Amino acid sequence: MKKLLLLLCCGIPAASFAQSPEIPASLLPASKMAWDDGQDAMRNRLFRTTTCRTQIDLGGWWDFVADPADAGEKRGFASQFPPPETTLWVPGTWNAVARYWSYVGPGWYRRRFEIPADGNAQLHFGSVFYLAKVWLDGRPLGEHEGGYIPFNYTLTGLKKGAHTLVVRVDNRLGDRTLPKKNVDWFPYGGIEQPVYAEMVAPVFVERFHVIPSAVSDSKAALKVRVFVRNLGPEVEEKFALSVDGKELHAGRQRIGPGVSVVEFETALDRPRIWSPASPNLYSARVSLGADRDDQFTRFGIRTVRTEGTRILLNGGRLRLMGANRHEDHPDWGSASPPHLIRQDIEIIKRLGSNAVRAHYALPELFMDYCDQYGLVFLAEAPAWQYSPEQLGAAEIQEKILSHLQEMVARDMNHPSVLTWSLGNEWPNPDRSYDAIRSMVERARKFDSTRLITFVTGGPNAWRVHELIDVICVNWARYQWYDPFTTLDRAEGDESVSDLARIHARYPNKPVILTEMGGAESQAGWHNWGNVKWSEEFQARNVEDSARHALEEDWISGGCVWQYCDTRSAPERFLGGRMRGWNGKGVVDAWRSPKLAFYRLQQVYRAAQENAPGGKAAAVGGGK
Ligand code: ADA
Repeated sequence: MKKLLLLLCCGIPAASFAQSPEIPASLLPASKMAWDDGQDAMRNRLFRTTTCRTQIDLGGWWDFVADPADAGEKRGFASQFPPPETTLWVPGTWNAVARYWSYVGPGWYRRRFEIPADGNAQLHFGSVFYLAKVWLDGRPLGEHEGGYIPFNYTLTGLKKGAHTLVVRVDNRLGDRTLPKKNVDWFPYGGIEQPVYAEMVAPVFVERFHVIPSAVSDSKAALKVRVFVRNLGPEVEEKFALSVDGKELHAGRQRIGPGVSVVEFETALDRPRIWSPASPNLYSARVSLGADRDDQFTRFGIRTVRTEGTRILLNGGRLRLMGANRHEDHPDWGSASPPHLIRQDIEIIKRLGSNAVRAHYALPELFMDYCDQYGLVFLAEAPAWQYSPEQLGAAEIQEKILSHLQEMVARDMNHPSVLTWSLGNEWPNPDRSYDAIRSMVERARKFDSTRLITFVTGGPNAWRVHELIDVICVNWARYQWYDPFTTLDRAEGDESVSDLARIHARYPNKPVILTEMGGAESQAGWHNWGNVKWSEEFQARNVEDSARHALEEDWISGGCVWQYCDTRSAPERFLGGRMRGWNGKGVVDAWRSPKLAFYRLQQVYRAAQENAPGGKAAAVGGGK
């Protein structure tokens, strides 16, 4: 054996180490996945998004150089890229690679690619964290601030042949960024989601939204909103919409230069309703002219409203049995490959969940799986724990709103999206009453079909709660941070009665425990005495909080904090965090179950079995 190892080592020329990729190729998914899953690997979606456009996958190995002195712009890296330090896989993050594990600062990426014919193209970035500046052939295309969500550039008059794309990425956060510095997750830097170019016609569909309304057993009205870009002078275009292959609308419209919104209405007979118990989906296609351009999406038909303390999905009560998820994995950072995203969904389903919440937009592939597996999704802008001074700044309010608007633009069609939250745990939110009221009012205009909210921390009833459709509270039956805490009945009872104050002040509003039960545990460490950081301590806290959320009639359930252990911000290395990780996962960072997973599974299963109307009704049964 030793001999063999020696031979293997000697067989690798020393020089190849210097240039070898940081991640062994054997660990990487193929750049294009098979279609066996119905999966579109280039875009990381579960369905094909176009049949008309030629697509160029810009994933794979990119040249990379870190720029800790932040000298790259001055030194002209955009047109004269320095000798690369290495190559990095896109989509990916440099913080999952040993050499840049802790690196926070600017980094430069370069990739060459071929355009098959002269024409126009749409260049798409799924998400870059945090600040992206992009150049094509040395020419600046623009800048985009904020991770998690996509952005595009339209390239006109492109010539057939080789081109060079350079992206400067900077993952430094500060007091005025969204999220701010020192949030409780790692600011993974890089091009985290797929990048591709698509050859487009002079008039093309940027995206379209299908918005169901007036849903009954016999009919659902559909409002369709198409965002079209015209690169030339005004023209007349034919628009057609088909759903599951059947044409429902065709019409002509004059389209001026730039971006226009074309709206029309149609209807579906005897709609198949989407619900967690029966996640029925429709496929929709908008085409222009005689197949000059097209786009596909999927959508679902369901209704959401509140009545007193209840959230009604398709008219039936919805109680959440969910989990909070960060996009995080020790080997992949914030860029999990498709098979791991799917595995997370399957583990979350196995937990007995019908809901997921996240502090920011999760990958589109994850959203496709939520639609398909019947999980409702609590969406949130990454406005985490801003102080009243920060929230009072017009610049921050604008960032939150434009980020939320981009989230809505991306995720409007997902039936899984239940709520839009403006942010999380703003201390003393009543001090920011006016700012919050104006943000809530503006957010309602982005999408009037979802519940609008923000999340508060702890069992306090605030005046700002009067502004929102559903009160979202982060709460645990036993507190998390006292270093000497052991679970104690009296403390738990006090915490429960504190929570009831919210209902006493707002007896006609639904309450969701958006983070419940969280307690840190070191996977594998057991202790008889319910001592903090033991699996027993966490399991009991999770179990008690979830049981309470599902037993109290005025609470609409909740989401455990959190699904898996995650890497925290570099500033949080010591103190409340074990080795800089947030260890409150019910599975560990590699997704091995902890005791809390099984306890929570029992609570969720019992709630489903004992529910009036049976399991389907408990998880959110459709008609
Ligand atoms: C808060 C916060 C989470 C996480 C959690 C914790 O509830 O919303 O992001 O930081 O505390 O683990 O302390």
